[in-house]
Amino acid sequence: MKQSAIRANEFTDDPYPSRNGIPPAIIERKDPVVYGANSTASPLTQTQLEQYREQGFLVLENLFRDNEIAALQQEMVKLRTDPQLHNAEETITEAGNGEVRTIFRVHALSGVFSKLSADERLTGIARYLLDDQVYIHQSRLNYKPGFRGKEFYWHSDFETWHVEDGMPRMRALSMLITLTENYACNGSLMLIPQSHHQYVVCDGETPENHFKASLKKQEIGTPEDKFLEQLVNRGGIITATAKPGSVILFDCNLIHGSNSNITPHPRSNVFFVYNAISNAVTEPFCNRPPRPEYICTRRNIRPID
Ligand code: 6CS
Ligand code: FE
Repeated sequence: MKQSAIRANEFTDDPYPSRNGIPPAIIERKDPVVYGANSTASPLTQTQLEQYREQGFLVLENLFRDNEIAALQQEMVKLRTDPQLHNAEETITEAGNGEVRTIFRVHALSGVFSKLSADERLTGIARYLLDDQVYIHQSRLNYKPGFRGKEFYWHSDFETWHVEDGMPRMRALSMLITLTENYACNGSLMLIPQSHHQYVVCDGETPENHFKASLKKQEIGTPEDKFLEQLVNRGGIITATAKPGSVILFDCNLIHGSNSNITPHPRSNVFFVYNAISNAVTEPFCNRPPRPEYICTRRNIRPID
């Protein structure tokens, strides 16, 4: 039997196989988008729930007051200039120019971002949509500095979190809180509406220590051009522009990306990934060891109370 065929059989109970020798394809989602029972009080309007279910994302403006945003911006600068953090494993720099690209695990490293990650204005929505207690699977500050902030190629976060972290099902979502102006021109988040209804099986296989390359530039676990074209033809592309203090929330499987930033305006956002407690990560669905704790919470899984 061909080596790749043997690999494919190793995870026969894998509902969302990818990068394991089976041909790239688009398969149907096997999980709900909105888990929340209609009976309990929803923090979102019916229209917002429908938009999230159908399109896969929501933009909520003005969720935070000016003084709260100022404190977050101050903390963002403090973390980026903290000499202790500059060589920490949580800090990822841009390929080629050494600018800070991302700081991971800010919900644990910073009291300010820890408090924000547990803010009821965020967790209340996550608990409702996922209909469960939630924990932070991953948090990160994406700086995307002016002039030299590099792109994030098209991808589904869930494809990576399933294959490399062992996240079983699509019962997680990302909340991006904007810390600077997210303009159409400075590398803001681009989303393919409705792409979360399908799962794109990716080619190739997961390299050893893949995260060391993928967090700077992801090339494995990205959809093939023909599948991107198909999804864009159906749902189009939305650039999520928003003022500081807004929240962009999107389903774990919604395909997104962002362009490089060659403008003087930094596009900095903080991300919290809320995963349902019942969907806690297991063993990776690839033949690699689990990714480190700063990228994927595994040892400290506890519900945000
Ligand atoms: O590998 C990951 O978990 C990260 N990669 C991307 C491009 N988005 C999600 C996450 O930050
Ligand atoms: Fe992503």
